[in-house]
Amino acid sequence: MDVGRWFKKRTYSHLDYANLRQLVEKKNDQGVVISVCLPTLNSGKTLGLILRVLKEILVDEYPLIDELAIVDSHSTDNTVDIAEKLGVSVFYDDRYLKHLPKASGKGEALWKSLYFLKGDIICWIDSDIKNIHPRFAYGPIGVLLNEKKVGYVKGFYSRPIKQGGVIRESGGGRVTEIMARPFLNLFYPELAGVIQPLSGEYAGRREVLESVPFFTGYGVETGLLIDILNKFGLDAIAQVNLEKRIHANQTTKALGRMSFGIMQAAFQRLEEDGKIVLKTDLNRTMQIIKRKEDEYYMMRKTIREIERPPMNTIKDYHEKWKAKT
Ligand SMILES: Nc1nc2c(ncn2[C@@H]2O[C@H](COP(=O)(O)OP(=O)(O)O)[C@@H](O)[C@H]2O)c(=O)[nH]1
Ligand SMILES: [Mg+2]
Repeated sequence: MDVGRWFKKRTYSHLDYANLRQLVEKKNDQGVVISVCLPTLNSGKTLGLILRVLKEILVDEYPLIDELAIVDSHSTDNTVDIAEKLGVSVFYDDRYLKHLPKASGKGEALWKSLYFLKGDIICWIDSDIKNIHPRFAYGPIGVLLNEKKVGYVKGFYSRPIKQGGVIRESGGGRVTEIMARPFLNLFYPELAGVIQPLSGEYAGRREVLESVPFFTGYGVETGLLIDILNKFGLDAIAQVNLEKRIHANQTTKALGRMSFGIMQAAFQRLEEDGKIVLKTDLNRTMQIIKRKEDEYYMMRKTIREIERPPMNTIKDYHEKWKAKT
């Protein structure tokens, strides 16, 4: 499908799904179980309000969410406390599938969550959102409940940024604009209409998510888009307008480290897709340039994106799901 046609056909708005009673009826008619899971790493500042809002509106008042959970990588702040006090399920990614080689990162947490979550539809939401609203969950879920052919839905929004103490309405999403979007246009022009390819709010059907690989770090979103495109086609991907998202903007240096991971995923995927030939191994250690007064120095940081195989190729996963059905 041509990207222009896709853009018109598969771009939705959260406003279309704001009738929550109707949405819950749809879910019940279809007999699907819905999990919402937030990856957390020292998210104590924002997590409480996010969980309270989702729980009050989408668990208690309109029971759209059947399972509300966090997947934590051993936060050292009060993240886990907050979730437990609200009766939200807490999972630690490193407690599952322990016989596999170790890995860590956001993508690893999401991948493992496929193993322990029970939903037929899974929606992931970043845990550092400062302007939380139930639309972050019911937007992507709404598309899946209404569009049978769609298997994966990305949230998009404007991204304000705080610069010099002043909030600008747009300008956030620096890695998106400077790296991810040019990359997708270069190699995967079909995905050029995805407004926020790196957004952390998205939902998918289990049968889609379990059948594609996951990169273990910040490369996870890029990998998922490309792999779902390759396996299911553009028409199975949709995007939903969630208006605006505010989160803690990272430093440019931190974004550089994030890009180092995303680029690993990108190059690895390009090679596996037969689009390029890499003649050397990728170096996984980044030299971070630091400055103290007039002195510059380097610090090494290893950032390794590992590619996890599709969850449905993992034996334990099969056994767990066979037992369920
Ligand atoms: N469980 C888990 N969550 C993570 C990890 N790294 C990041 N996250 C979460 O993933 C979300 C997105 O990460 P963030 O650093 O804000 O990335 P950005 O929004 O793309 O700048 C946040 O909610 C983080 O708490 C990790 O190693 N494990
Ligand atoms: Mg963030």
